[in-house]
Amino acid sequence: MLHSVSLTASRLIAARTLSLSKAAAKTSSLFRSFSTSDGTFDLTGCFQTHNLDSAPSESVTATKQELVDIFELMYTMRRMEITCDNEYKARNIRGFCHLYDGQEAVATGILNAFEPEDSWITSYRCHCIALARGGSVRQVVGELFGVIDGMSRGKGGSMHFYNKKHNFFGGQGIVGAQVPVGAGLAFANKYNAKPGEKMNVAIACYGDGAANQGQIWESANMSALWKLPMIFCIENNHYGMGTSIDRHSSISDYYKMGNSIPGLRIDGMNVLAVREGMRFAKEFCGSGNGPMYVEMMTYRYHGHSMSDPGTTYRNREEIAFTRSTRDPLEFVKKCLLDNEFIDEAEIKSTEKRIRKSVQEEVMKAKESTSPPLDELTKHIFATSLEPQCDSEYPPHIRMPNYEKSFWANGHRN
Ligand SMILES: Cc1ncc(C[n+]2csc(CCOP(=O)(O)OP(=O)(O)O)c2C)c(N)n1
Ligand SMILES: [Mg+2]
Repeated sequence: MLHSVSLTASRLIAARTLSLSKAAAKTSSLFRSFSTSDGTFDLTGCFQTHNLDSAPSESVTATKQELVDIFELMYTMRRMEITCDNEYKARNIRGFCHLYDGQEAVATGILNAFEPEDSWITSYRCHCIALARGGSVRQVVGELFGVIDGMSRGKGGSMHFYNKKHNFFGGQGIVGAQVPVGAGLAFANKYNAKPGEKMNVAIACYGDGAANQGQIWESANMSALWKLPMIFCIENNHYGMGTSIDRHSSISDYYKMGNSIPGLRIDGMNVLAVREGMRFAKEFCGSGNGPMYVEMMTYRYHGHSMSDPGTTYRNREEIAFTRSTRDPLEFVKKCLLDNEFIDEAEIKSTEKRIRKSVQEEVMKAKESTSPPLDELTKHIFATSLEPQCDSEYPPHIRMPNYEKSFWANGHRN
């Protein structure tokens, strides 16, 4: 049976009796009652603003095709992450692996609000954004298997996806490192914008655990000073590894963290709210108003990474409660069913088709091979050290001059 997406009073009481963490209870209260009719959706209670004169619309429309596409992408993400979990346990995937199930509405909503020219950079929790930004299941899973079919030709692994053609800049293993790089991307977008035209924006996604780093504030300062089209997107899943936001942050209103920088908090489990909120943020930042802080209230179902069962610092009831009241996929299903866009049988057959297709893509990735030896140094070292000769490097980057090098002059020993 389909779960109701409205948070009733009895559920709120249940939340308390289940002794949810303060943070999770706060998230739940964001998910207000929701009604649909004729493709119009009520987003009352999905947004909170800071330092803004206007707010995203609380009434939006979505067509059948839009919702079907959204559902298909989100279900593919979910199946892909569950498959990664299984393949990891079967030891076909090694090393770090951070899964995104539970947070699918965030990546999907952003994708649906953005243009392909907007730049996107994120943390190690990057599989689903890689998929959304021009990737295939075969490329994502292949990368985790370390095979040549992988998005980074099997050389990066879980945290190091990259797709320059689709303006996706990774995948970073170092917490918070993507944020200053994101501000650099925003600078480039402003620098390259045609006078009088809207700028492409840059978004850097990072976690609640990263949000108090000094480098974030330095990037925010420069972005505000130079009015960069930069979106600081905090995916607040309420835990930095095993530490809840109540224990690791003196402020839990992350959307207010930019101080004078405008902020927007969005129900990150509601894909239509994410899409509408991000359209608003893109319009604001792309019009020369400077950066914005956006906080996505979301939740991860898996532990932090594969070595974390995810149940020692939060209880199973908290996870089950979130699944039963706020699951982002159940929400999209409800939108489709309430509007009679498709029926239960069509949903089931869509799910079956996607499960099969994910399995086939995984099989193809398994049939691929490890990168050959000469591949190992490609995309790592410059092929030419002459300025302007190496097409991989723009002319303003100064390459090392071996002639003047201490080592080239025979001082090795
Ligand atoms: C600079 C740095 N410090 C510590 C780590 C280890 N580490 C990896 S993820 C993580 C927690 C980050 O949590 P959060 O920002 O909330 O993101 P989430 O994992 O919840 O998506 C830590 C401490 C790291 N990779 N880099
Ligand atoms: Mg977190």
